[in-house]
Parts: sequence; structure tokens; C-alpha cells
Amino acid sequence: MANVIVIGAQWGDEGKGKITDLLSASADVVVRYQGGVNAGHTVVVAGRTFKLHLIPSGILYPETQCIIGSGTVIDPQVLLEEMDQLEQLGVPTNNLWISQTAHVTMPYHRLIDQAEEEYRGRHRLGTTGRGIGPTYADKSDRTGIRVQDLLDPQGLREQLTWTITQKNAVLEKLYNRPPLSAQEIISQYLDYAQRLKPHIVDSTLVLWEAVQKRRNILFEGAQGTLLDLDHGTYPYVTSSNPVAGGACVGAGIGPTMIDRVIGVAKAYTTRVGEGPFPTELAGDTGEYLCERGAEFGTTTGRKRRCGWFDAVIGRYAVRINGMDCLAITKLDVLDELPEIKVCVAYEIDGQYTHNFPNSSRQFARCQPVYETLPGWQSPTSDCRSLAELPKAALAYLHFLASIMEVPIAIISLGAGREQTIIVE
Ligand code: 2SA
Ligand code: MG
Repeated sequence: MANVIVIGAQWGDEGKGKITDLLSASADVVVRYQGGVNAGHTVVVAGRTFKLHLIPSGILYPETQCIIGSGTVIDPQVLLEEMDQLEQLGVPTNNLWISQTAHVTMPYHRLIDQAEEEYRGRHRLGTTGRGIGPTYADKSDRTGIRVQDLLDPQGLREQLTWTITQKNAVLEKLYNRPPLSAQEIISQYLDYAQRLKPHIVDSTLVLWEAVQKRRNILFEGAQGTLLDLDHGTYPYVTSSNPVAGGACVGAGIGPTMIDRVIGVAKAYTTRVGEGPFPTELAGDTGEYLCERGAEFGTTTGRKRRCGWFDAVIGRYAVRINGMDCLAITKLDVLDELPEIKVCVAYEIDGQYTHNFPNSSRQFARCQPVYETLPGWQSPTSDCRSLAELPKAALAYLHFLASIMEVPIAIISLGAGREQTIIVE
């Protein structure tokens, strides 16, 4: 398997959790390299559902080392709850390693995230309200709290007393919110630190040791390409770099150590939060996809917007990530449809393009140009090989692969590990 990056090729929720869970079987190390508790991966093993926000799904394999890397932002309360939940279900967390240089999400980050969204009104971004943007903003501003700071009580007290005074001024004066108690937060975070301490390490050393021993390393992206801070649909993006390149920075590993990039895309498209979405379906078909695909956010429970597969975006994701192959998930959700559309180009003010226009103003004006393919109208969730798939389903997959110029290596037909076809 070697060293593999798994990334989302759309706006997140592509089913990366299931694909990384499958690949984790042959991984020795699984690394999260960006994002925080805005992510939500649902993994179903032996009929039991695990909802993970921060901990890599590799945790379900007892021998696998799991790393929460430097490029992530960590909400210790949520992390500890997640660890407790796993332990209660009999999953040990002793192989979980937390980077000492990752940044910590504080209570004021959450409050400011929510207050800013309210303040933006109709210009809101539709964030998860988990404090992600403000945590990364402090990181860039060089005023953030890092995981290692939690292990220095005296230093933490000083830094937080100063920071919370400043944040309280913002909360009170700008957003008319009650101030926070520095004392309470300090003692709460020192408690968290005691529990997390055995897991806090220089994770780049753990990774380097694995590289030198030629272990298989899996880099697990959260969110997706179109939510990337640099390459996504700015400003309707998250504050980190979910693209493959982000794995090197976020994990602390050189690009020469990466062997393969696998993209994950749903057989249709979804998006949570605000922002343009050319193939969005408002009517019955959109409702059908949402219901049949159970399209509700893992973190916030928000209803996801649904639409046809967008191959313009797909091609862009292939390029931006240097994608070697693609995993297509939730193909079974399309089972009942008489016909299926794929967006093959955009029309912008009478001009046609096959390229994703990386300009917010242009993207907002894109009209999808569709190609219509016949549906298969028969169940696929029990198919276990390409030969068992209906002909029209195979034709659909071939169409996607040829238009995006990328081979399809994995097909997922349901949440279970066994509902998968690996293309030889
Ligand atoms: P944020 O909170 O600052 O990262 O929000 C900024 C934008 O990024 C989107 N975003 C996501 N989109 C899809 N899935 C995500 N994770 C959860 C899930 C979402 C949920 O797996 O279902 O439960 O609602 C995720 N995280 C961030 C977000 O919608 C904004 O558009
Ligand atoms: Mg998700």
C-alpha cells in the first residue's frame, strides 16, 4: 500500500471515512493533517456505528498508530468525549498520538465563530459553528494556544489571562455577549491537559520513524477540495487545506515520501453551508437524493444540499490533488432513478468552459451543461464485483472516469465494509 493520501474531491462528506477505514486495514499509521471537530466521519463496523470528528478511523484497528497532526485544530473537550466513547465500546485509544504543535480550540473561538456568523447576516458562510475559523485565525495571527502550551501551567495562565481579556473585549463590545471567566477556562483546560498528556508527542518523529521502517502510512483528509482555503470556493470554504498538498505541511512530511493520492467522490454531489452549487437540485430529485442518501451532517445534523455529479469540479480535483485514482461512493443511492445527469461543462454568460473558474463572481454565474445517461433501476447494494453491476451502472462509471481522465479504483455501494467493489 505504501504512503497514501485520501482526499475529498467535492465539498466534503464524500464518504472518506469509509474508504480510509477500508485502507486502514493495511495501514500501520493513519494521520489526520487538517481541520478539527468540524469534520464528521461515520464508520459502520459489524453493525455498530462510530461517529468520529477528530480521531482517525484507523483507531478501530488495535495495532494501528493514529496521529492527529500539526495542521489540525483540537477541541480537547470533544476529543476526550470521543476517546471515552471509543473506550466504552471496547476500542482502545492507547495508540492515539496528538501533535504538540497543533492548535487548540478554546471556548472563545466557538463563541466568536457563532457571533461572526450572526453578524454576517445574509453574507453568512454556513460554518459548523465549532470555532474552526477563529482557531486558525489566531494561529496565523501568532496568538494561538498550542497543544504543548497546555503542559506548562504557569505559561498557560499568563497567556490565557492576557488573551481572554482581549477576546472578552471583542465578545462584549462587538457582539454584545457576556464575558468569559479566565479562571474557569484555565482550570478546565489544565484538567484536559492532564488527561491528554500521555498522548502528546512530537508527531513528526513518530511519522519519521514509520517512514524509515517502511511502514504503510495513510493520510486522512477531512472536508474536501472545494472547501480548501486556497483552492476552494472562497469565501465559502473552511480555514485549512484539505487538498493533497496540505498533507505534507499538516503532517510534517516531505512530498518525496508520498506514493499515491486517492480521491473520494460521491456518485452525485452534496454541499453543506452556503455558497454557489451549480448542479444543485431544488425539486423532487434533490429530495430523493437527500432521503435515500441520508444526507444530514454528521457534526451539526444539517440537511445537505444535493445535486447531480459535477465533472467540471471532478476534473479540477484530479488536477489540484494530483489524483492517481478515484473511489466512487454511494452509487446505490442512484438505483431508482430513470435517468441520471452529469455536468460536463459550465456556461458562463454564453461562453462554455470545461475548467473550474477559480473566481467567486464567475463561479456564482455558472450554469451547468448536462449529459443525460440512462438509469439502471435495479438494486446494486449487494453487488460484489463489476460483473454483477447493471450495464447502465457500469456505463455511468465509465463515463465519469473518461470525462475526468482518472481511473476508478473503488466503488462503494453502502456503508458496510463489505459493500465495496475493488477494481483490479
Ligand atoms: P467551518 O466550520 O469553518 O469549517 O465551515 C466552513 C465551511 O466548511 C464546510 N464544512 C463542511 N462541509 C461538509 N462536511 C463537513 N463536516 C460535517 C459532516 C458537517 C456537518 O461531516 O457532515 O455536520 O454539518 C464540514 N465541515 C466544514 C461548512 O459547511 C462551511 O461551508
Ligand atoms: Mg463528513
